Amino acid sequence: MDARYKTREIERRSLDVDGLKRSFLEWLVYSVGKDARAATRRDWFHTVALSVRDRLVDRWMDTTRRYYQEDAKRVYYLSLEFLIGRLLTNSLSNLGIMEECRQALDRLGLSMDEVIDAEPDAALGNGGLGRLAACFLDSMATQALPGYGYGIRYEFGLFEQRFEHGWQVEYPEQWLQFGNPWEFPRPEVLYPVQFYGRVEEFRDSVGEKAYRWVDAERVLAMAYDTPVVGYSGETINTLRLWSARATRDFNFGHFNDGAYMKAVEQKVLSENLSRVLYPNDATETGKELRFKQEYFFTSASLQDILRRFLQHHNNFDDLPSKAAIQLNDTHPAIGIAEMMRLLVDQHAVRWDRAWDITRATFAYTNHTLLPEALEAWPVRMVERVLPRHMQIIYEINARFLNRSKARAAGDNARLARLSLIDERGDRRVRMGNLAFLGSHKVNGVSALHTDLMKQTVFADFHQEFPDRITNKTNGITPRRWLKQANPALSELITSRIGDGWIHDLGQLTSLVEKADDVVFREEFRRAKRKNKKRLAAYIARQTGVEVQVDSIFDVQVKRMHEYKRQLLNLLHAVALYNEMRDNPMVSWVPVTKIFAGKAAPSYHMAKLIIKLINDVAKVVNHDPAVHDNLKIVYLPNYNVTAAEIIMPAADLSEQISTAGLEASGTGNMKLALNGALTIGTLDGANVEIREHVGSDNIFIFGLTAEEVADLKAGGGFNPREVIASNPSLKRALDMISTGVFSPEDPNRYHPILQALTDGGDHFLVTADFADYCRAQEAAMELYRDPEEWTRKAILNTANMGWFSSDRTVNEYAQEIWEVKPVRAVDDGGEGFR
Ligand code: F58
Repeated sequence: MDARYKTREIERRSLDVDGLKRSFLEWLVYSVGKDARAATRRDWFHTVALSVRDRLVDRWMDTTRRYYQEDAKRVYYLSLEFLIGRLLTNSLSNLGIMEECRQALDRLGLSMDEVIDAEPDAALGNGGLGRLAACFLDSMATQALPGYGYGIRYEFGLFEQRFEHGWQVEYPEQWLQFGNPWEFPRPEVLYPVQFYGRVEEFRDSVGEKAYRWVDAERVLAMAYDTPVVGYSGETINTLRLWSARATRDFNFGHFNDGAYMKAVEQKVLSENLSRVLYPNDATETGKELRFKQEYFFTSASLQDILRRFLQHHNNFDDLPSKAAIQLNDTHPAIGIAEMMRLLVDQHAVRWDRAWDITRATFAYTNHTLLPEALEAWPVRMVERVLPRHMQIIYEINARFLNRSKARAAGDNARLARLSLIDERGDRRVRMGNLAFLGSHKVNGVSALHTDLMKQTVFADFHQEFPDRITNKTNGITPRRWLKQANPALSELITSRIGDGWIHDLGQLTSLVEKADDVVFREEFRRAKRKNKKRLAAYIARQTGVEVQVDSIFDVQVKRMHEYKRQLLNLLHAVALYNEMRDNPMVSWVPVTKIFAGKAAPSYHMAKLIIKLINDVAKVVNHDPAVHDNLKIVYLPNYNVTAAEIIMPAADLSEQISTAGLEASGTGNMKLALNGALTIGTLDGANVEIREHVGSDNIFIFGLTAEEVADLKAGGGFNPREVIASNPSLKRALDMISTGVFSPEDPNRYHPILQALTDGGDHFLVTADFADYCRAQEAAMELYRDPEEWTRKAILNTANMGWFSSDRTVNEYAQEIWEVKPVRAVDDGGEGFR
């Protein structure tokens, strides 16, 4: 081997400061093509990322080889969204070379923070569902579980949010503009995916009826692989994202007509499939492109999964013991029909056998009970886009309903509810029912949510299949959400209990006794204050508003949705504003209300609420009468990177959804783990957070899910009466409706007031207002006593260990997937760092 090459080989693996520094200089020159004088921050980011990537590749291949050699059972997590955020700090931290890298950059006269900041935030998801997928990837890799993520390599991630005159405006998010150093294009991993065409019936070799899908249009799915580094770097898994490529064949009809350009145009258009992530909070059931995206990535993934399986097997009997496919919501549920098509049409497996194999392989996670978010595609569209799948769905349905008929004993309404086809109005395919029927396990994402699934959307299915629904309460990765995002607190924790918590978050319970240790409390407060200063600086940069570091940082960060009730929080802000102005002599606890979150571009009410928050903020923040005791800020463009700054700095965590509507929440977990006290309803995982942190250490208010259901069943309530009987609520609403916050357009907020009054206040904002204010007062009162506040904050951190996604993923592994860790053989005692 050439000596120079050999040195490079060694340097590629070197993890010390000198080796890193040499490798940076080499990459900068030979791959980025710049010298140190000309290099921009972005050049340095690419340089560092490529050098770090070098240090992953060997172990990545080792991992893949290990799985292959052991013919291990794999988990395939199919998700239309992976909200992974930045990867540089994550890789450095999980490899354990953060400090070495900082020093190497330091020696080159560079600031690590600036290099980190040059990385775009990979926003291939909308919110909780997409971020959960990213946390699961981290936890699977950390626990040496053979897990693959499969999704779409969107060219445009979730839109960038800016405010113009307080209104949300969307801009394209071009995260790939300057290239992506983490991904490996795999031009040879290419699968055809078909659309449209028609189905032909024929007789197979033994004279049985069979079907083929003909005259279809084809698109190619090309793989891009991103390594997923587990903690310590022992296991490095793969996230495989598909990009649409035009086929090379031409439509000869067009070509012969001389319409060459038209044929090429068609090809170009087919690549739109992976162009953009849909920003909806509720699926737009009419959008054909969305449906095509779902089928595109699902079909490519299943073809890839079967190809891998067939390397070791020559029939499909063992598929369920070698592959577990998890459907992240119904978005990939068409995979049930696709698997049947692949087995029956392409591999000549008999229907019954194919169905057993499919069901034993798939499992489905439900993330919402909101009826508008349950996918139901028009039959006419499915028929047109995927004619063979429509037939298969009918066949699955017919067999199922036949079987159920006997048991339903003439209860036709029940059969209609169980059907895969909603026959009311324009006929639709119910993807939730398809996912349920085609899976051996169906899970909810918190205890309450799972119970409600059994009682509501899947009540009939639960009766048919009482063992199928199971709960898997969500979790978050402690690596990103504590170790990396909150170095101040992480270091404090490690100084007292060691660093075992990083992979075994339950160890945090050793901190319980430290809540009574006055020195520890002081240090805990210091860490929080440091994080609050960092957030205050960020707020000033982003909004121009100066906030007091010693005020309560009262944080509500999440997608903007009426059920999440940002409006309730804002109404409290207005009420508090009035009280402060009415009582200037009182020594008020200073409060900073911090909002962040995007609204779906077509969700007008959500966008109007954003504008209202910005309008109220403008008035409050400039009113000298409140003496800076109240500030309101709305941070633009909330994303994973912003969350990493916000979560560690919060004092109070707003989790105030209408009970029964938030499936779980995961921001609630990030905030509590970082020592924020929760003010919340008994909704989603808040219920379990209360059980873990103790009811003395959380502010619970409002109607319970049961009370909400009873109220609705009893015909609702009269919001006007509630408003009339609560002077501070009435005053706040009057101010909004008379244009105090929008003098230039006094009627601007009438749609909001309308929804809260004649609209029936569907989300019970007015109904919960009084109790919410009571809980807020209790929080403010407690904040006056820093020792007591800190004690409770420590108890939150100490008791949140159960909410690690390591625990969640383990439960899936044991109870749904039946997969085991595949560990690397010991490397001779050196460890993996
Ligand atoms: C969220 N769903 C739930 N959907 O709302 C939240 O309670 C839960 O913690 C989280 O899933 C993880 O289980 C969610 O984020 C979406 O973003 C969908 C995107 C595609 C259209 C429909 C909503």
